[in-house]
Amino acid sequence: MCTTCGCGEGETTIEGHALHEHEHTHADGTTHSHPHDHHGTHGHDGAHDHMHHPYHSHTHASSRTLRLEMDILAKNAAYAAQNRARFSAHGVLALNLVSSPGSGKTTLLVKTIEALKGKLQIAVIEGDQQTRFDAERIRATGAPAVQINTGKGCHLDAHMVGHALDALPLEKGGVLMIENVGNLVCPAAFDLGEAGKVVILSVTEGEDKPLKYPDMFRAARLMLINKCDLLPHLQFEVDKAIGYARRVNPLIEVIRISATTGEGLAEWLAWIEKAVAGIRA
Ligand SMILES: Nc1nc2c(ncn2[C@@H]2O[C@H](COP(=O)(O)OP(=O)(O)OP(=O)(O)O)[C@@H](O)[C@H]2O)c(=O)[nH]1
Ligand SMILES: [Zn+2]
Ligand SMILES: [Zn+2]
Repeated sequence: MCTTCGCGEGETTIEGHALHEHEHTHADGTTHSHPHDHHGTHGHDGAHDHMHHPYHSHTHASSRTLRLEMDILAKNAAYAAQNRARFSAHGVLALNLVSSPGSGKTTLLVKTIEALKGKLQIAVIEGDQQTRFDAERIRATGAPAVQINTGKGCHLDAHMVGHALDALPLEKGGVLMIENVGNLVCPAAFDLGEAGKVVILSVTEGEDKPLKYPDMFRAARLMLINKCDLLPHLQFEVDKAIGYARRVNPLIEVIRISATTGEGLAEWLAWIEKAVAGIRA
């Protein structure tokens, strides 16, 4: 996973602000920034020393990598537990949307928010390496959204999500949708405190993806097969894709959709409402 690919610690911004900095612009136009204290329920236990590990030349690379991964995932698990407690205290269903780039996550979110307007509050955390485009697309629907930019980072982690939550209104009985960075590998390893991961596989990507990237399909509770409107033009065999996904995760649920035509949307909305009812019960 990404501890070995050098993905960027210290580059994350939330709505353009560094994770542990607040920028202030004074009346005279000067801007400066300084570290901020943590607030809200997002606490940190002890020192804030994520991923600053000394390198020892005598350590074998493989064992060092393994230790780093375990360290990072253990820290992530602690933050994920905080997020989970927060969702539970607020009675909020949190879903983590994962996929390769361009599978249709943002399009689907926009359609979902519009369809559930007045019925269910949906707040969104948008993850991308760069740009605030997706959060802007969500806000255009009237739903609250916070953009996390990960810079070189290839996944969201629970710490970033905890900070983004500070800037987001969560309504009891509502839904938090977390759109992860488009990447079928690293987001699989990071628990964000969500109730479930939803993997979106679009039919233009080929039906072999569940076997090529099994961790993601193993981690997911639901697979949405998107862009089904394009099936007449492609070689994609839906049953084959479902078979491959069930080979790595026999329990995975599957819904065929088209975010653009609305095919299958009712089934997806019903799935969300059932999951919300499960949280409320
Ligand atoms: N034909 C078709 N196109 C779709 C469908 N859903 C999304 N698209 C198109 O696919 C492209 C990518 O959609 P996005 O919603 O931006 O995908 P995304 O997963 O949010 O992309 P990233 O955030 O970059 O990972 C856009 O041009 C969409 O219009 C669909 O169901 N059918
Ligand atoms: Zn998107
Ligand atoms: Zn922090």
